[in-house]
Amino acid sequence: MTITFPFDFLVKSVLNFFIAQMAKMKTLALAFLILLIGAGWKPPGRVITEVDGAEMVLVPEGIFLQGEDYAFSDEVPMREVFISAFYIDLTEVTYERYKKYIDSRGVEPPPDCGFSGPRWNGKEFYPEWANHPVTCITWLEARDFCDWAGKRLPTEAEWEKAARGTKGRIWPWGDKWDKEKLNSGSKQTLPVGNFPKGKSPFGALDMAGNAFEWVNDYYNEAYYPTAPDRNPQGPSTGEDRVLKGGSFASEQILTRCSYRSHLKPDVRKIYNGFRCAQGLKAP
Ligand SMILES: [Ca+2]
Repeated sequence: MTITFPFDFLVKSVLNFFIAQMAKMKTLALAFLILLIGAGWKPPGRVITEVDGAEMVLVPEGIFLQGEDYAFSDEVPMREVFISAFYIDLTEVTYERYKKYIDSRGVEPPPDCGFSGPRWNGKEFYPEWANHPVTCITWLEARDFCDWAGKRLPTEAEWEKAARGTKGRIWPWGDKWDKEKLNSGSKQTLPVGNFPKGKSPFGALDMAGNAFEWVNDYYNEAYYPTAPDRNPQGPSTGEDRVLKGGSFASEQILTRCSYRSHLKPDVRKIYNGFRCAQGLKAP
C-alpha cells in the first residue's frame, strides 16, 4: 500500500491562511484610517509617489455630478454619485516617467504608431519628448505601469470627478469653451502642465485635451441608468475600455469631461495616454 501525503490540502490550507491574514490586515488598515479621520487627521492635498516620482492631487470624498442629460446617449443621465477620497496624478504619465518603468521592468518601449516623428530611439526617448504625455500606449500597458508604481488606473467616475469637480462643469475650468485652456484641435501633444489656467477644481492638469486617457472601466453604452451611485466600478464584463478627456486632435465636443470614448484594450493610438490613481493610505 502506498501512503501519499495530502500536499494539495496542505498547500491550500497554507494559502487560505495567508489570504485570511492579508484580508485582516487590509481591514485593520482601513479601520485605522477611519479612526485617524475621525480624530481630525486630514490627508495632505498633494503627495509624491516614490516609485515613479509623480505628484498626485487629493480628490476628497463626497458626491459629484456624473454624466449629462443633453449629450450623447451613453452619457445620460446626469446623476449624483458618491466617490471615496483618492489621489490622482497631477498630469498625464510622461515619457520620462514611463522610461523609469521600462528600465525597472525590462519591458520594451511602445512602438511609434503615428505622425509627428519617432519618440523612441531604442530604449531611449528623444529628449524633446521627455515631458510630453507618453502615447501609443495600450490599456494593458497603462494598467501594468500603474501596478508597477503601486497605483492603479482611475475608475471612469473617479476620473470624471477629478476633472469636473462636484457641480457638473462641462470642462475642468467651467462651462464656457476656451481654446486657450487646453491642447485640442492641434497636430501633436504638448509638454504636460502647459495650461495651468485649464486646471480642474482639484488642481489636476490637462484633464481636457493633450492625450486621451485610459480609465479602468469596461465600456457599456447603457451602463449609466443602472450604475451604482457609490463608487461605481464599471460593468463587470465587456470588450472595450473607456477613454476620457479628448486629445490634442479632438474637436471641442470630445473634450467635455463627460464624453466617453472607448477602444479595445490592445489598441495603440497616437492620441492615447493615461494617468494613475491611488486610494488613501494612513500616514
Ligand atoms: Ca488629457
